[in-house]
Amino acid sequence: MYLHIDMDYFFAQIEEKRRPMLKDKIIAVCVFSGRTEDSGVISTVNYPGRALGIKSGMPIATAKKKAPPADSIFLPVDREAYTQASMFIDGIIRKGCDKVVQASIDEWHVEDSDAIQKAPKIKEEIEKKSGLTCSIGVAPSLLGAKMGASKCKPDGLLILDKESEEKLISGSDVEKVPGIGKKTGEALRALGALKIQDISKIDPGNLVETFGRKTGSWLHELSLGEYKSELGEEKEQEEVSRIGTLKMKTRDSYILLEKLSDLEPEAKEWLMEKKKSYKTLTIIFITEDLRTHTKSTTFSHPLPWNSSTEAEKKKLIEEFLSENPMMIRRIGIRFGNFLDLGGQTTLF
Ligand code: DCP
Ligand code: CA
Repeated sequence: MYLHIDMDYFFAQIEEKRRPMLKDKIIAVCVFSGRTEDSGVISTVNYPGRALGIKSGMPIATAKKKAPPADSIFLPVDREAYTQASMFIDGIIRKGCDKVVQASIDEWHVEDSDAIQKAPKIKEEIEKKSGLTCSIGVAPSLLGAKMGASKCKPDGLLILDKESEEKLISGSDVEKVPGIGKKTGEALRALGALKIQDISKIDPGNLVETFGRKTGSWLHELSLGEYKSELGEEKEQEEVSRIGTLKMKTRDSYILLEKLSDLEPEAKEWLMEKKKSYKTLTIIFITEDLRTHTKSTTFSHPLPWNSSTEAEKKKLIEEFLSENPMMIRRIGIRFGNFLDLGGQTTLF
């Protein structure tokens, strides 16, 4: 059996937990682009916000028109905090189950013969330890588990047997099935298939001709109730960062550099352990208005973990200070764009 674990309104739920008195208000997490006060998009929103039609990807200005100002709060994304929560939850899930693949920042796929017994325990454990709710689908296939989790959102648990899984999938509108994008959905509708079960009436040859061999045969099998599951490969971590809060808000580059020197060894320890060299160095600035800004350099050659970054850090800080007049409240360092060093300890 498979489990699909998906955190509920993840970024917004974390913000809500930090400010319990806002629980019934609209909490929208925003990716501010900085061009004008309200330019950027909504990252996610809690359920009171969704009830008013606010959703991920919507321009912030559009969302603000839908939300009464007295009842709503628009916060900037705090990616570091969400990554930390994600890593914490990852630990809880891995402690309870063997075959686990993290599918995104807030989704996990698990294969476990004891899934039915474990699912409620994992759900309870996540809520008890992180204070956050999730939704879990359990089914004979991963697709069934995923659709089960969506169906029981928020704070739900849905266990499907073979029969109820097939009923859920075959009765679903085509574009509601993960893996069927907007374009494929429209093409299927044009062929007369509104629900998954309708696809079985289309000639398999016609499906392959329209969608290609891979998608065509997948759609045909889907309509017959054959759901293949693969947990897939774990995605490799693509960057490592450390971020810290300054004792006082500042614009003093000496203090900023000093703080970075405290943070850098931890990130570099990870690089050393994983035998990675990096090509991109990023400095993260969180200004007094809590917005996150970054400045990066990409080197033409990968650098080993123990190379000095002093000159680049200084340059990036100065660049930022010259462009932004605000006081800085938190600062961080990020290494990315990795290259495996394998057994080598140094590249040069
Ligand atoms: N996200 C984003 N931009 C998007 C979609 C998502 O920044 N267009 C971020 C914010 C979400 C997180 O990713 O909190 C996880 O995405 P989900 O699609 O799982 O959405 P939520 O967890 O917010 O809501 P749900 O309860 O529907 O899963
Ligand atoms: Ca989610």
